[in-house]
Amino acid sequence: MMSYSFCMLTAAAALLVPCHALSCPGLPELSDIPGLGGLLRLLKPILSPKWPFGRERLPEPPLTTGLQGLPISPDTEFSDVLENFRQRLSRLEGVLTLKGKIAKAGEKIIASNGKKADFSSALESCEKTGGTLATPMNKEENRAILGIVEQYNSYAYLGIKESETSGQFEYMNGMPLNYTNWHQYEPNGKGTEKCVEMYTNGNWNDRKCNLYRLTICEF
Ligand code: MAN
Ligand code: CA
Repeated sequence: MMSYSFCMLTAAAALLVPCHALSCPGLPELSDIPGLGGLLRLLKPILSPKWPFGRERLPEPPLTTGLQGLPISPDTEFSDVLENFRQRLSRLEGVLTLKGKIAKAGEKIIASNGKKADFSSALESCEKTGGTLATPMNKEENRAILGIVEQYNSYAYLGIKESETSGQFEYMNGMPLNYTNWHQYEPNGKGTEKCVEMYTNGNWNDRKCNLYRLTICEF
C-alpha cells in the first residue's frame, strides 16, 4: 500500500500526466484539492506549453495530410487558395506541354527559348532565368529533352563538358556522369570536342563549343 506522502511526491513529480490518471488510495484527484488548481495555474507558464492537462485540455485538431502530403491547414481559406494555385499551375503546365513548349521529367521542367547559341551563351541564358542547361540524368529525362529537340528540329547543347582528363565527360558541377546515351563511336573528340550535343534521335555526340545549337534549359 502506497503512503499518502509518497503519492503526493509522485503526483508532484508527474505533473505532465493528466490529473485524473493519478489516483492513489485515500488521495483526492489533484484538481479536487482546494487551492492546488490555482497554484498550478500560477505555475502554468513554467510547467508546459501544453497546459491545461486532463479534463480541461482542449481537443487537438486531427493530424491529417492533404494532396501530395501537404498538411491540411486549419485555415480553410488558405488551403482553398493553395488548391486553386495548384490547379491553375497544373492547367498551365498542361497547355505548355501540349504545345511542346515544356516537357516534364520527374521533378524537372525542360524548356527552350527557341534560340541557337554557343555553349557558354546558352548556359548563361539558362542560369539567368534560374535554371541550367538541360542535363539528362536518366532515360526519362533524355526522352523529355529529345521532345524539345524534335519540336525545333535542331541539335541542342547539353549540360555536360569534357573533364580535365581528355575523353572523359562530367556534369557542370564536376561530378562524373551516371547516365550516358552516346551515339555509336562517340565520344571521339578527345580534347578537341569539349561540349556535347544531342542529335535529333536523342543520341549524344561530343562537339566543339563554339557552334550554334538550340538552347534547352532545365528548371
Ligand atoms: C562527325 C563525327 C562526330 C564529330 C563531327 C565533327 O559527325 O565524327 O563525332 O563530332 O564529325 O564535325
Ligand atoms: Ca564527336
